[in-house]
Amino acid sequence: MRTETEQTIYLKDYAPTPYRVDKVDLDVTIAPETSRVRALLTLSPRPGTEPGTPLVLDGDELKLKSIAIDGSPLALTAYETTATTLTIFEPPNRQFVLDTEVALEPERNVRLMGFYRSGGTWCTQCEPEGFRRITYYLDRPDVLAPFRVTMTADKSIAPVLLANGNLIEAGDIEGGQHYAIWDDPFPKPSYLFAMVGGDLGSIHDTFTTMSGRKVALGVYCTHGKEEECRFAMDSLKRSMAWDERRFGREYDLDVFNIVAVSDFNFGAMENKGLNIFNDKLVFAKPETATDDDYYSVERVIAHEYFHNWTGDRITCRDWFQLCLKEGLTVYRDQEFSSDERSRPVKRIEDVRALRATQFVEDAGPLAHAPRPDHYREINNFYTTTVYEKGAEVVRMLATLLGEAGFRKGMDLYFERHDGDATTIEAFIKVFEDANGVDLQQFQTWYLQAGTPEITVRDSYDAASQSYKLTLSQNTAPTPGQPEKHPLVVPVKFGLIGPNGSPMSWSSASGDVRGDLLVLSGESATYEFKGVPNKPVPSLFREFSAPVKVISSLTPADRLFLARHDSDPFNRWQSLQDVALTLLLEAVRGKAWSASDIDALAEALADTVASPSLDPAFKALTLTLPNESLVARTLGTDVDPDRIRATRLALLAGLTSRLEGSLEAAYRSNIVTAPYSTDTAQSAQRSLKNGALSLLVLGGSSLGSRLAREQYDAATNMTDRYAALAASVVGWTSDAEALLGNFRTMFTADPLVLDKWLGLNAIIPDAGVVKRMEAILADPSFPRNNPNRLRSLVGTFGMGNPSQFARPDGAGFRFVTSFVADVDTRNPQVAARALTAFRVWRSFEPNRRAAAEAALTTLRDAGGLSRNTADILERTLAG
Ligand code: 0A1
Ligand code: ZN
Repeated sequence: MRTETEQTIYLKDYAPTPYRVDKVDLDVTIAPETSRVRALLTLSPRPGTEPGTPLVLDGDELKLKSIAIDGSPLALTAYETTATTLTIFEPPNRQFVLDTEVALEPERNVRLMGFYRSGGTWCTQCEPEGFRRITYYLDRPDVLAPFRVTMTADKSIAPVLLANGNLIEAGDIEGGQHYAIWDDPFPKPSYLFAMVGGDLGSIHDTFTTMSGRKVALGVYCTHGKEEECRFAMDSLKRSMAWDERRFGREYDLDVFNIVAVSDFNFGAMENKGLNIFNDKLVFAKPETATDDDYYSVERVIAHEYFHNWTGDRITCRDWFQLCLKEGLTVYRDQEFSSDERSRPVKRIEDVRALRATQFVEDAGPLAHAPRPDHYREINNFYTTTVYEKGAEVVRMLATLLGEAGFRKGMDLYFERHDGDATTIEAFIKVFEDANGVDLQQFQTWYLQAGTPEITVRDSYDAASQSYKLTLSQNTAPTPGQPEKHPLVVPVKFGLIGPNGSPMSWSSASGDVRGDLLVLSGESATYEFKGVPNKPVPSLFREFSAPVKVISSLTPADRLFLARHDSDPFNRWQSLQDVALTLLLEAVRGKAWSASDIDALAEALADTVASPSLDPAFKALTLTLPNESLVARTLGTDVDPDRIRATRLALLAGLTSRLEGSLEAAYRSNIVTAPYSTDTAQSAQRSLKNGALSLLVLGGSSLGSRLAREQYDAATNMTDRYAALAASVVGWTSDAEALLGNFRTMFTADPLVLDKWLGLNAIIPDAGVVKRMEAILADPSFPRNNPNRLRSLVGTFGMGNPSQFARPDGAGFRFVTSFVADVDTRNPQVAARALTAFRVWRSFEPNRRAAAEAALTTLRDAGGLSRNTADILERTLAG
C-alpha cells in the first residue's frame, strides 16, 4: 500500500538537479515493432555538486541495451536501473558524454505517452513526463538543452520524418532506408521534444515575419485530408500576425510544422516548431464541422502557436508553475479570438464555460489553487483551474494595470526571462517593476483555491444625493485550505440612472479608479456624491473577476439592466439571473406567477427583436441556465430529475408566449449564401438554431417539425447537427430515426462518429445506459481511441445529469466500470472520466449513497493506476 508521503511531491522541496545537460544528440531508428533510441547526453556537474554525487535519470518502461561514458562501456556495478530510474553511481567530476541505447515498442504503447503509433504514424507526446518513456533523461522542465535528432526509417513506410527545429540534412541510404537530421538551437526542456515519422499528406505555405524573415509552414495529415487542413493553416497565419501586432512577438525558427494525429490524449501540444494535434482540432470542412468546430480549430491553433513565447522560449521551472504558461497562453488565445470575432460573445461563452467547469471544480473535492503546492500525479493538474482560472487571473492583472501597463509588464517578461525556466513570482515581479506597483496581495489569486463570494449592499440618500455601495468578500474553505485570505478584486462598474443612461458623480471615496472599484479588504464601502437619483449599479462588467456575486438587485432591476446596460455582458447576465432565480424558487417549491414568466418572456422577445444587437448575442440570451448550473447554485440536496422537470416547465411557459418571436427569428436568420465561417454568417446560424432549440425544448410542435425539415435539408454540419441535437435533447418522436440516419450518413468519418456518440450519451431517457453499454460492447468500437471514449462516456458524465445520477445508481456504475476497464490501457482517459464524480456530495441522500457505493467498489477492487487512484482518493476524501 502506498503512503501519502512516498507519493506526494511538494513545491517547497524544489532544488535544481546536481547535473545539467549541455547538449542532446539522439539517433532514432524507427521500424515496425521495435524502434531504437541512442542518446548521447553531454552532461556537467553544476557548480557546488560534490564529486561522486550519483546521477539519477528518469525512465519508464525502457529496455536498456547498452550504456557507456565517454566511449567506455559501464561495468554492471557502476549503474543500476529500476522501474523508474537509471542511476550512475559515480559520474566523472567534469563534463562527460553518457551514451545509452534503449529499445521501444511504440505499437504497444496504448497509453499514448512517449513514442507511439497512431494509425500508421509514429509520433510522440512528452508533456509532462513522456520523454522518460523515450530515453533515460533528467525529465523535468528546468533542465534545458539544445537537441539534435537523426531519424532513420524505411522510406516506403515513413517518407516523412519530422522533429523540432530546422532540417539540416536529409538523404537516402541503402536498403530503402532514409534519414533526416533536425537541429533545434533553442535550449528546451524534454517535455517540448517531438518527432513524427510516417506516410503523410501535407499542405504548405509561408509567413513573412515583421523583420522580413520567411518561415516555411506545413500542416501534415492522413492522405486525402489535405483540403480539410486549409482553415488550420489560415488560422496559423492569422495567429502569427496577431502575436506580432499585439505583443511584438516574432517567430524564431525557419519552419513551423503541425501534424494531425487521430489518437491523442489532449487537444494539442506546443512542441518547439513541431506542434502535434488531435486531428479533431485540425480538420474542418462545412459538411462535417460545425461553426463551433471551426472556432475550436482556430483557437487551439492560436493557443499552441502562442506557446512558442509563453511556454517554449520562457518555460516553467517546475510543474507547480504550470499555469505560468497555461493561464497566460489561454488569456492570449482568448484575446486573439475576441479580436478576430465578437468580443462580448467570446466573453460570455468563456464565462459560461468557466462557471460550468472551473466553478464546479472549485466547489468540490478536487479544488486546488491555480498554482498548487503539492501533487501526487501531475497529469491530474491539467485542469480548468490551471487553464481557465489561470487566464482569469492574468485578465484581472490586465484590468488592474490597464492595457499599456499590462503590455509594459509583458515586454519586460519577454526581455528579462527569455531562455528561462521560471516561476509565478518572477511573472508577478515584472508587472511590479514595469509599473512601480505592489502586487503581493494580488498574488494570492495564484495560491488560493475556491471561488470568492462577493456580497453587495447599497443605499441611497436623496437628501445628500449620496449613493453608497458596500462590497464584502468571503471564500469558503477548500480541501487542505481551511483559512482564506482576502483577495484583490477588480470590479468594473457603472451607475445607471432611471432613464437608462449612465450616471456620473461629482466625487467618490474609497478605492475607485475610473470605471474600476478595487476591493482588497474583507469589506469596503464606496461613496458617490452628487448623484441626483437612486441609480441601478452594474457591477462586474465584462465579468471583471472570477467570483460569485450575491447582489441586492431585484428582478425589476435586472430586467432594467437587461434593457439599458451599456455592457453587453451584464445585459446577458441580468436575464440569466432572472431565469435562474425563477428556476431556483420553483425547485425549492415556490410556484411561479404568470406575470413572472410574462416579464421574462417580454424581455427575451425584446432582445430577439432588437435591430441593434448581434444575433450571436441574442442566441446566447435565449440559452437559459442549464440543469447543471441550477444544481451547482443549489449546492446541496440536488435532485436532478426535479431540476430537469422544472427547467422544462419554464421553457414551456416561455415558448408558449414566444412562439411568434422565435419563429420570426428562425425564419429571418436563414442563410441562403454559400457557407462561410465569417462571423456575421455564423451569428445568424446561431440565432436561428438557438430559436429552434428553445422551440423544441419548450414542446412546440412547430419546433419539432422545423427541426426535422432542417435536418433533412441541411447542407452544412452546423445546421444538421443543431437540428439533430435539439431533437435528441427534447427527445422528440423523430429523434431516434434522425440519430439512425446520421449514423449511416457518416459511417466513414470518425470525427462525425464522435458527434453521434456524444448525442447518444445525452439522451434524457432511462434507456441511455443500456444503449451506451451496447455501443461499447460492439467489437468494432475503437476502444483505445481517446476521442471516441470521451465523446461517449465523458459527455455522459458531464452532460446528462439526470441519467448519470439516476437514483438506482446505474449511471454511476456505468462510469466506474468504464474507468476500471480503460484504466488498464489509458490511465489519463480513465482518470479524467472519473472526475464526473466531483459533484457527488451535492446530491440528495439516496443518490449520494449510490455514488459513494460505486466509488468504494472501484476503490476496493484495487489495482488502479496512480492517475485514477489519485482522483478517486481525493474525490472520496474531499
Ligand atoms: N500543453 C498542452 C496540453 C497538453 C498536456 C498534456 C498532453 O499530453 C498528455 C498533451 C497536451 C496545451 O496546453 O495545449
Ligand atoms: Zn497550453
